[in-house]
Amino acid sequence: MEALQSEKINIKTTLDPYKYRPDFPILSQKVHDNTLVYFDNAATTQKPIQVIESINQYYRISNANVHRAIHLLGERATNGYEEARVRAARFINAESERQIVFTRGTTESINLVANSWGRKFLEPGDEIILTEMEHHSNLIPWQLLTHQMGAKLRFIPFKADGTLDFPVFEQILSNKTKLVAVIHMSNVFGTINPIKRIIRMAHDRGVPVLLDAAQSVPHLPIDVQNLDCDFLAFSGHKMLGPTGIGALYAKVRLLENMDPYQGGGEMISSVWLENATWNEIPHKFEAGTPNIAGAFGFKAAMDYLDNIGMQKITLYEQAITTYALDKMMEIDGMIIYGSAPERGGAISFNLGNIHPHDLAHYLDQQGIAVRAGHHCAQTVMRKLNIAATTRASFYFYNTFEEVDYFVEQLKSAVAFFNF
Ligand code: 7TS
Repeated sequence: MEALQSEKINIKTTLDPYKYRPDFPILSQKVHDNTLVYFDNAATTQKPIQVIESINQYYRISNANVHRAIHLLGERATNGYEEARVRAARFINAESERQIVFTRGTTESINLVANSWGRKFLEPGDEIILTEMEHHSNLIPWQLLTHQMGAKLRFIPFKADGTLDFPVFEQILSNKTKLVAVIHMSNVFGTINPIKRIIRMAHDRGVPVLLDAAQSVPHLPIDVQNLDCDFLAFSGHKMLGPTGIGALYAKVRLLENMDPYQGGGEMISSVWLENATWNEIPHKFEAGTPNIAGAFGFKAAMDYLDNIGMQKITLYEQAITTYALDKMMEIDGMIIYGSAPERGGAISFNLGNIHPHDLAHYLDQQGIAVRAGHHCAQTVMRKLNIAATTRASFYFYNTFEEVDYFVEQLKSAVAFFNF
């Protein structure tokens, strides 16, 4: 207990969540007469006033379409939209903003690769390697693609502790492998997969790697040049930004060789009745009017995160997660799924025989928002032989006091459900 207390104090000196909480108006409200404790950050994060204001200001003073209007508002909108692209490139240390395609989020980014890269380069008999712990967004697009192309999916299994089985990866990586697409941080177990090792092994065989970074870009410093990944997909809304905007990063050579995924305005260079030529990257992948206000908000979100410092955010989240895990494990009947040494702040658990939906409902009555269900990872639940879990997931604005309250409420749930 003494160790925990000192850790608590130590961490408070590195990042003080109370300094940032006033920026998040939503957090100060009461739900069911209790102060909101928002522990559903893996689903989506809350938005600071800086993000809300940037969207508000965009609509108040800059609203116009991008890349076409020769008027001041058009220029403001275009500049803001393109500045967001530069900002996103800098956030993940991409060499150039040409490598950032704006999408609706991680799901659309992965679908873009499956369609634009996969349909052009995959052949019957080829294989794509995924892990058994993928979110549906990094599973279904590859199922659709391989079914269409006569190709095949192979899987790196996960072990009981929620880490990957590397010997199996070594066995299934072969001359047939055309892509390795893996989740960077699991939204169920919290496991941070050793992606540098995965990338090295795949690259040794000349195989490109896609990272589903929906849960990692918001919580860890990411440097795509250092990682040397070939594709990286992430979502704005999981990192303080608005919904409906995210990005795909890819190496220039890949983007240049890929065909467009959607056709329409903006993605073309010249158009004739029977055919057309494509715009430069990244614009050839952004058909139609994009989410301009979303890009303004996304930029403000990345500014906000970088002002704090991603390293600082990671360390704080590790501390609050360790603190929560230690306290939760003291509760009788607690089962926590995943115990990887390298992990982020998503904790999936079951408590006795309380159904996760009942528990989430009980916690909601106490003001605590958690997620219950299969977390868009039905195959993970199936392998664990359970229907669902309850999941608490943290961000830097969560406090140790909120964790104390959460643990107290879990204990009272045990008494309430009387198992
Ligand atoms: N990949 C991972 C690892 C995710 O956790 C999610 C969303 C996605 C992809 C999809 O992101 P989107 O922004 O395109 O929807 N995960 C969750 C979750 O765990 N609970 O709600 C959404």
